[in-house]
Amino acid sequence: MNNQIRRSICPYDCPASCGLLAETDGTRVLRVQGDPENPATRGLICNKMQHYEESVHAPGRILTPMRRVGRKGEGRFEPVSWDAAVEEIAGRWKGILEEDGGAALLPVYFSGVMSIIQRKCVEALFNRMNGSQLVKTLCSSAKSAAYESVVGKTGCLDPRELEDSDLLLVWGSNVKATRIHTMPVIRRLREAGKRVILIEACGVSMAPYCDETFLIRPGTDGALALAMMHVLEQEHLTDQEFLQNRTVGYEAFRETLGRYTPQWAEEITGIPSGRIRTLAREFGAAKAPAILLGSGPTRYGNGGMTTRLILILSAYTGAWGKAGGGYCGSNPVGKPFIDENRVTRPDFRIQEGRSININLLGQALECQEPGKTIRGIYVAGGNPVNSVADQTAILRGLAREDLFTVVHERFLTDTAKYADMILPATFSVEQSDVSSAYGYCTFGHMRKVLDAPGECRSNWNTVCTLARAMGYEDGFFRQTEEELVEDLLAHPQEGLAGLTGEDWKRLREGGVISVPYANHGDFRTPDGKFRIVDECLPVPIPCYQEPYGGAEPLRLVMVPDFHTLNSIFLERKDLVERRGKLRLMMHPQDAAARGIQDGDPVTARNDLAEVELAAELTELVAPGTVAVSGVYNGELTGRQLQINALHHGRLSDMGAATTMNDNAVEVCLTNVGKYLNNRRKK
Ligand SMILES: Nc1nc2c(c(=O)[nH]1)N[C@H]1C(S)=C(S)[C@@H](COP(=O)(O)OP(=O)(O)OC[C@H]3O[C@@H](n4cnc5c(=O)[nH]c(N)nc54)[C@H](O)[C@@H]3O)O[C@H]1N2
Ligand SMILES: Nc1nc2c(c(=O)[nH]1)N[C@H]1C(S)=C(S)[C@@H](COP(=O)(O)OP(=O)(O)OC[C@H]3O[C@@H](n4cnc5c(=O)[nH]c(N)nc54)[C@H](O)[C@@H]3O)O[C@H]1N2
Ligand SMILES: [Mo]
Repeated sequence: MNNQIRRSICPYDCPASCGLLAETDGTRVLRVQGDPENPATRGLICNKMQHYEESVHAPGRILTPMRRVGRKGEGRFEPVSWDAAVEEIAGRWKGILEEDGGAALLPVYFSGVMSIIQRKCVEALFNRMNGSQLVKTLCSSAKSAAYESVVGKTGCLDPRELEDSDLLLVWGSNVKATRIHTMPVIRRLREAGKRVILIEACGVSMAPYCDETFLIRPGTDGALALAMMHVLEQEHLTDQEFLQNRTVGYEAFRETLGRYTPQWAEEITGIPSGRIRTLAREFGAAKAPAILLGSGPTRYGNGGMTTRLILILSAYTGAWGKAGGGYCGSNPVGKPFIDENRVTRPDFRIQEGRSININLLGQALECQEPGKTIRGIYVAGGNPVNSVADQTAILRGLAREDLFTVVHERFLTDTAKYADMILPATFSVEQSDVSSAYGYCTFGHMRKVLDAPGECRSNWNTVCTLARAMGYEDGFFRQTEEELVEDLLAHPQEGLAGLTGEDWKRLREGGVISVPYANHGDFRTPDGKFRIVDECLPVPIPCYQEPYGGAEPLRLVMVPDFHTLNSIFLERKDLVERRGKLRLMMHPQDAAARGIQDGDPVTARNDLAEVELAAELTELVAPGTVAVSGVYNGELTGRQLQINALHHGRLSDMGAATTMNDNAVEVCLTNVGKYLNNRRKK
């Protein structure tokens, strides 16, 4: 067969869902490029996906089902047939259902694959089994819950609209790593003489691309927003027409602002009051200032409140009514494209399932109380050993001999090592699906590019295989994924209303369409107003609330890495080498106080665990803050405990979300005595 170029979509967890063109000879992917016809990403793809073929055909890929032969966690397996694997899984699950009911079975997935059917189909199987339900709040749920409380289902700015803003605040987002399509926008704004300002806990990645950087103490952004609004009020830089007529609770909120002076905020944020005042003035003077809010600042005990305050600030000068002005970083569409219930099938469930929050997974797996014990988990599209809080608790839970663990995976991850049975998973190019970008006004259909190698099966096909083995006769589990895609497109929702014939043709053939930007002034709240004060919340009037922090003196934050994506791409030697070893970025002042020099092996510890890293000294983290870039695994670090061993499972104030940036540690030289001796000898 001649080589063919086929259209596809990146399945990973970024706001853009990039359009891809994959060249294939029918058995392998030879090359991957950006799809110039994708209306949002226009041919630009990240360094990771530029050699996606190296991931798809990586040497370590799992190609057959495998049964554990070693101890749990040891990573020794023997190949078995699909029939044998499925028979064993269905047998164990049936036994558990009979003895303890569905609550003893838990699906575990998060964002391994983001296209809709492949990500969510696992729910249909667990709904059918009346299994426990995972509350999936490992990423940005505090931000989205707060966003909805303030503006409901209003679509925020699509990042393409930022071109029209005249002042951009990049507020806690590593744009270079996570939103590369906004990098050219930043460049163009600056070339046109408009300023781009960074507000960050760790400016290492983005400071070089911005005009000015504000390093802020982690979890204190709400104080900065309040002080800025204090100044805007004092200097009459507010949009009174908007605040008086279009919002709920303005007067009550304004009355509280008096105490939030720049001096007050300096104490909390570490940013000099003079700079806060100047920033507020600049924001107030701009015609269409925009705030791009990442999720980092919201992964705190006060993450919902912080988001509410930043949102209020974004509208305080009336920017929401101006082209390019307002807020970017939540859902820009606000309307569903398809009916997800057709994938997840909540109607299969005959009784409400027990809910388990993913951030508390360790606790849930450890618990062995009668009636509460989880006896089986099915992991499909997640790697909790490296991505979820309290790693040691998760490891203790996974080591339980009486826990039957099935992992559907592409590689032998640290989680898969604990499996009793591993099933081989596909890559995105080996499956069909629909996909909506969570950060752009686009929606797409991706068609399978080539057959999966070995015995790999997609999430959908695996779910159907397991459902049939469980004896579920529903026609639903007999569809192909292509038929399910057809079914979804045949039942379009509000987000797809008004598509042209041309759009529908593109969607049916496989491709991405763009829907109109939202009308940002049309607040889709019950009374059509922007809710500054929300009487339905425990704290109706927004105010400053402290993050959790901890007893230790240094705050620990996570930064998404340029070369990898959570624990995805660790199979790629090229990327992993470029990224280098696990480092703890710290301010020279904090390092000096502890006798630490650049490159030294250090141990970060708190009440949960101790983790070893290498120190990297930089003035681009604020004193008192330490930061870690990316997720590593046991093989790369030579140690089982990773950085998430230092994360508490505490939930955020809104959205029951992760607070992974809200932890504290003490840091010291590893093996101080031995190490100092060695250093003296050198
Ligand atoms: N290359 C790459 N791309 C990715 C990812 C990746 O790991 N690598 N991850 C993907 C995923 S899952 C997601 S959710 C998105 C996330 O993309 P974004 O939402 O853009 O980024 P976040 O992970 O939320 O974190 C962004 C920044 O928050 C900063 N930060 C942490 N705490 C604070 C604080 O208290 N205040 C302030 N002002 N800043 C703070 C961190 O230093 C970090 O630079 O990116 C996706 N894209
Ligand atoms: N320390 C630290 N922890 C973090 C973060 C961080 O920056 N630092 N980021 C947090 C964020 S924002 C997120 S979103 C979460 C992500 O949390 P997870 O989704 O649990 O983590 P990933 O590392 O993305 O692991 C996804 C796994 O899914 C597998 N996979 C990919 N495609 C498929 C498929 O089609 N089928 C199946 N069955 N498997 C597939 C991949 O091989 C990979 O092992 O992690 C969070 N945890
Ligand atoms: Mo995420």
